Amino acid sequence: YGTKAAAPEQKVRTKERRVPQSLEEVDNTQILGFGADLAEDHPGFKDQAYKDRRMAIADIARAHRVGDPIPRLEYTSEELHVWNTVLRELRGLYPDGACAEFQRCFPLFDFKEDVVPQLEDLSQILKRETGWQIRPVAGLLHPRDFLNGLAFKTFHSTQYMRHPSKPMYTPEPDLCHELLGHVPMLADPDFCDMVHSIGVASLCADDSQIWHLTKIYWFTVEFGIVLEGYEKKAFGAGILSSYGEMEHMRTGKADYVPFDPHAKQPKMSYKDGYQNRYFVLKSFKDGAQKLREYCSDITPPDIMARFLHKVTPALTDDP
Ligand code: NLE
Ligand code: FE2
Repeated sequence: YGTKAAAPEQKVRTKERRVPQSLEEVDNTQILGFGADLAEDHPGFKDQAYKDRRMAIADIARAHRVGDPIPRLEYTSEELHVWNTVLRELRGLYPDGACAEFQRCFPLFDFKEDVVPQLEDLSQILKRETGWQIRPVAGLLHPRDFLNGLAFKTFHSTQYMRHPSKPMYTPEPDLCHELLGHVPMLADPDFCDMVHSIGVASLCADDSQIWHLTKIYWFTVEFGIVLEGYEKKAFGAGILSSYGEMEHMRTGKADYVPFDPHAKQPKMSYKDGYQNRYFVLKSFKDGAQKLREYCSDITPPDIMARFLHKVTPALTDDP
């Protein structure tokens, strides 16, 4: 739990920064790293045609307005090849490596090897299943905006494909990562509750709390593992979308640590390849409960009540 002494300062900061009242007020234009300029160690660094294609797709995301359907993209045969390579490889690993919720939700999307799925269609399925939706974004979004989007049950998703030279692993989000890693999980209500709590906590968070929440997000939604009996199964999108990472996680060479949102979270690694430590949840219900408690330390009860409709009585008590 956060210290009580931190509360007055928090309130001041909340006043300074207006809590977004609607998704329109969540900015989707502040893109970090990658996106515009690919780093030297990015597989697409020397590939101008790849970079141009990325820019064209980024423009579509920038022009998108909330409420409009997400524009459909025509993918090239090279992009289709990346998609079906990744889908084929991962499909074979899911029965053993992915959590039960993923296995239940994955077939809802009916992914086919011969066509790259469109964000708009998947967003419609999510709306039906859990009330979540997809909003296109040009690249890695600023963490505050990204996390705020989750409070509005909105997942910001890229629409470009990873570089064809390295289908098994990419250091940044791309369409394969979003579609195979994130989208199926967002059709599971308990998982969504957990992610929603992270989003609601972010609405009133100061900058250091945003950083902490970003790490919580990273070690759960991106790289989390859940226990099924004694078996560790992936639910983190960064594992589910990378057959390299999935195999690495399954070999047991990394550390496995119980998840605790209050604990100091380790450094996130974006570029050094696979994770050397994974956090393990007992269940999504348990994770959601823990995150809701964490959220109630940061978020005033009225905002909690407005965004998390079914607030548990113990958490609504105003101190
Ligand atoms: N390494 C992941 C993949 O290859 O799909 C992407 C991680 C994005 C945070
Ligand atoms: Fe991701």
